[in-house]
Amino acid sequence: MIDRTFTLTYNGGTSACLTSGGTEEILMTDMRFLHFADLHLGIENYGRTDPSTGLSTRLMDFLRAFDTIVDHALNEDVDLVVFAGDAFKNRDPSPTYEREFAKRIRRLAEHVPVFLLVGNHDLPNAQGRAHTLEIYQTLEIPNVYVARKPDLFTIPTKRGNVQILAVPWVVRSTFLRRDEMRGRPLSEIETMMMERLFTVVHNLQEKADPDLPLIMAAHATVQGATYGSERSVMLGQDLVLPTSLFRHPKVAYGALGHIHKHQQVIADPPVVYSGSPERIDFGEEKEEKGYVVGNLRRQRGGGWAADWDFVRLNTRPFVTIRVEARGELATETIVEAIRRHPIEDAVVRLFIHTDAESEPYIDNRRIREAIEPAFYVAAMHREVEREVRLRLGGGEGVEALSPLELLRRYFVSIGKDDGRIDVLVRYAEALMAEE
Ligand SMILES: [Mn+2]
Repeated sequence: MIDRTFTLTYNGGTSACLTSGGTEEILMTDMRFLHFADLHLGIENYGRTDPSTGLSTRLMDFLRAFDTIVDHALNEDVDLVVFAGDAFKNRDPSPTYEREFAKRIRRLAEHVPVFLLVGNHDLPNAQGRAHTLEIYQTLEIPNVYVARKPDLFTIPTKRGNVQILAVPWVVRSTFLRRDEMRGRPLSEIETMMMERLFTVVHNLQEKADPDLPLIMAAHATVQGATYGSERSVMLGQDLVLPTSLFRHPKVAYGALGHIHKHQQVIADPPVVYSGSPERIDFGEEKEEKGYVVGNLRRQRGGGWAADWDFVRLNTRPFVTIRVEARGELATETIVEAIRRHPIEDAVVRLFIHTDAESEPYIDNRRIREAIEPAFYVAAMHREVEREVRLRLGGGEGVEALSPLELLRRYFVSIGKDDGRIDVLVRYAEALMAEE
């Protein structure tokens, strides 16, 4: 008969199973974490003021997503919450945004340690000024940890200690003194920054306790990541972190923020952008939004590994409708196109392509009726094919014109001939359709 004794100890997260044959370690979930990022409270485009709360309906969308995340952490016995940066839309959040953020951080911190990384949108524009998360440090709120500089944190959780190597948004002044930068070309400054970042991160990795799990949390663009809508904003400005920075045997998981599109950048160790919990604009129309929950597991041969799942949030849908409408039935065509789209509760934009002869048949009242179930109508553009001369004489405001019409006007104004303009506009149209 086999003599079997189970010993379950939770103070290190280890579960040991003793058998007559000796000690055997059962690999089970040792620690559970939740990772989210890029909350950007304060984005209120496509919203209006809700009379009962006084808040923007879009702010309420973002807060609903945040609440779902907090509920998940509290209901599913998560041991650690990692926020990978960009709490607010900008560096000067209103007291209302601060309050709504603080309420939820407090609710979390009463039960689970919360780690807050400073992102580029959280940083002040001058030295000596506070970043948006600094108040939590200043007040020393229990169970809340804030990282502004690269550093190693050891955080006690109910299942033992976990380490976080923090790489917040990196600016030149993080690593270089003014006199070191003077007179040097940008490329040289960037090389120096990267070298120092590598040294700092490497030293912190060496310092980390190999018996404890280590998460690297960074707010940055990491090499190989694909951009969402922020592409144009970020190109040429960002320091791109190489993936080698994360490939260290002690690193079990990389929790990233900054790029809003959820993705895994490398698999071993998993280095993951959780993505943002709500859509910022139409550039993110097709992206799934959510957050990540994962497990840190002690490995048989020593060290720690992580597995993770993406949890999709039920976010505000964004819907673009493009319709080609000509002839006497132009209105019916448009209304039918609207009906084919799931516009209920969505932020909707409508692009109508038509010609001058069909335009009188377009009935705006019926179109508005059809689009009424939408949560918010962001735009109703009408692009009309006309003779160049007519368009130039038009008295309508610039904001009423579609991007293609504006482009056409620009070409006219710089003296391109009609044939050439048609070709250029066709190319522009193809490029726009690609997005
Ligand atoms: Mn960012």
